[in-house]
Amino acid sequence: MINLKNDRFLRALFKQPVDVTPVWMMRQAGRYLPEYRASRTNAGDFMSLCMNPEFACEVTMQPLDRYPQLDAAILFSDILTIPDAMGQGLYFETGEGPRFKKVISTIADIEALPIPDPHKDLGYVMSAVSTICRELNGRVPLIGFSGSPWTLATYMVEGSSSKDFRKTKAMLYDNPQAMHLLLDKLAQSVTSYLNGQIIAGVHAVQIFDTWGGNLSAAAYQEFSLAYMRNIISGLVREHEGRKVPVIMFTKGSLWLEGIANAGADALGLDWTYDLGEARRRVGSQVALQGNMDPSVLYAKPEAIRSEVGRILASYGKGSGHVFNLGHGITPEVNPEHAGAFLRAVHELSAQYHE
Ligand code: 1CP
Repeated sequence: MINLKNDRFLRALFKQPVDVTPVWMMRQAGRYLPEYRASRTNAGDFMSLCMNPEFACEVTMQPLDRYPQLDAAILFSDILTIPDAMGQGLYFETGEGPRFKKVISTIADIEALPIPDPHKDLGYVMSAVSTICRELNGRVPLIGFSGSPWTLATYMVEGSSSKDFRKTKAMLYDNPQAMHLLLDKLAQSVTSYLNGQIIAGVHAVQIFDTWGGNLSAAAYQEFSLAYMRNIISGLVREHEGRKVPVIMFTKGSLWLEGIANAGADALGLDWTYDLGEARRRVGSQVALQGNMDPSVLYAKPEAIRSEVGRILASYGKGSGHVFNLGHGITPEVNPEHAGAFLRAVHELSAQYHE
């Protein structure tokens, strides 16, 4: 096992003392970086980047090479590798979101779905993890990830991105049994997929419940949170003598206490939460990750710096905070502004730590 040279990110997740607040950015390897666009052109398309471990490693490293302030790397892949491995045929139309050749609409479709074997059906992801770990050589921790069952189900049933989740919600209310069967298969798939990533070497895992906040409180408990709790209880939490923290990213959900009770070490929050208030509500149970509005990066560096300062002050003194954006960085952001953001987090946060 390689010793980490920078473990600030893991220390903050376990609320151990840190010198400055650690920072990384959701979608830090992505279209706002010209070097990423060049790699994607070389690979041919987005899925070829994900499926070739050398390319996945190359783009994972790009933001780290550009920004020495980054305290974590995130595996370059996508949450939709699981539905693809279940046989749905994922593809991306240029300039549009994800699409599936086969859409799930009946209980027979769901019954026919296999549970992917992470080493056989998603072996390219496991190889990407080991290739990236070798390349990182302990520089910073590597984050693995998966979508939550509910978030994955929305893409599988709609067949693409959606604003209102019309088909998925109709299935949930018309045929809750079918929805539960789908979510149960997804929870099993996500558990073994994340455990595969942990055994292959990731230091932490994040579950993206991006669309959970779109459900009613009752439906959220039954169709999203319950399955994430199952996943978390089935994860390998210690590997090769180190603890593996779990981060749950939520967007727009009002049920922080319920989420904090699901067994994760940290909650990732979007920018609509007041971080200080979230800390008062659930900070004794979990660390917090977030939560600057990614659109702040469209503003000038001085404005970015003052917003970073406001968020740090809102969290206050002490460990237990990983700075991040409240959602992924967008393709239109100027890479210089991302650099100003990362520098501001380290410079302005030292005063909040002993
Ligand atoms: O054209 C391109 O190059 C593809 C753009 C892109 C990228 C860079 C997609 C397509 N996925 C990714 C990488 C990705 N996706 C990562 C890599 C690691 C990193 O953060 O740097 C991660 C963690 C994801 C996760 C992901 N994919 C989520 C959950 C997080 C979130 O942003 O809410 C979701 C919902 C997806 C689906 C997806 N993948 C890609 C697109 C365009 C979408 C659709 C998003 C939507 O429906 O709005």
